[in-house]
Amino acid sequence: MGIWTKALATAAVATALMAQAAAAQDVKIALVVKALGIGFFEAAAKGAEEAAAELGDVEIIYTGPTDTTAEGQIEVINSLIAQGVNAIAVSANDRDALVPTLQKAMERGITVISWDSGVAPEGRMMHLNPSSNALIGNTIIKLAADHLPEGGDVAILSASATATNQNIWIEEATKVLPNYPGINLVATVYGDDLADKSYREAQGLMATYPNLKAIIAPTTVGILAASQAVTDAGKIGEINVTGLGLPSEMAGAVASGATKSFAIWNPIDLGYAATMISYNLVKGNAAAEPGAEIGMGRMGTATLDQGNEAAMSDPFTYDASNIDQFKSIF
Ligand code: RAM
Repeated sequence: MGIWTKALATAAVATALMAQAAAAQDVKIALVVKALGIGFFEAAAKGAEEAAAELGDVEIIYTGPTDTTAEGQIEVINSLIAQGVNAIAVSANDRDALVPTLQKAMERGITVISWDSGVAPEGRMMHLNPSSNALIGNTIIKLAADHLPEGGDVAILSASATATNQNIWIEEATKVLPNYPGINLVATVYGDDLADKSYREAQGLMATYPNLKAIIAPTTVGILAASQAVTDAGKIGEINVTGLGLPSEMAGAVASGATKSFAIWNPIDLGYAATMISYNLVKGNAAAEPGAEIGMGRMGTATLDQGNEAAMSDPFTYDASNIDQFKSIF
């Protein structure tokens, strides 16, 4: 080997070693979702990757169980603790069941936050809500009521019965029901954020409540399945399916009229914001305590309330007038 070739080879080795050292110092942030294969969470992962690219020294580990169970998430979290990640940002399938495992993670020095669907305060440092829970609760009822001037029977098709986020939204929705006279909530059923179970539950609602006028699904999986069930049953125009959906998944239902309108916040922004917050906590740029202001990059600042919770932004309503602008984004 000539002297120059040798020098070049040495330089190449040094560069490779430096890259390795840099990779070793990367902040490893695990985004733990309710289950893999859900479009909403895949969009959130895009946002997490966007934040990682902006920050430069972050590795995102996108993971979750195959179904929306707490047991599945506990297994995933235990393996992340063993891997020695720096942060775990989880959308929880159960408010309480994850607490002991997440406490173990925090004892090992891992930063733990929840986002989207919360963990009880003792199991996390802070929680990022997509929006105000009261606002979301009111929005899902209003979406149905807006198209029912005469009132009528409505039913809720939720995700899993233990999902923290859907349970709070339903609780908030129930509180404001008296503001919508004539809107009669006849049932709440659970599709577990599984397409086939949600579809069958929607069919069950139609069979049990012949006067049903709206199905409200505060889940992207549920609203899509219910709009399909209503379409297949030939009930477009009779039953309006609404709630929280993704424009990319709901464009067909809006075009057919199965869904007149629905709402959501931007899941890309939510994954981005959760990653930025995790990073700032790992780096000690902010502390998770009431009143703290934690940077969320292009999403601004999260201000923690007395329960160490913050809200990202307001939900946005989609209908035939604007869905085409958004269906290719999320
Ligand atoms: C599903 C999940 C998620 C929820 C959305 C609206 O994708 O249940 O947690 O925030 O719906």
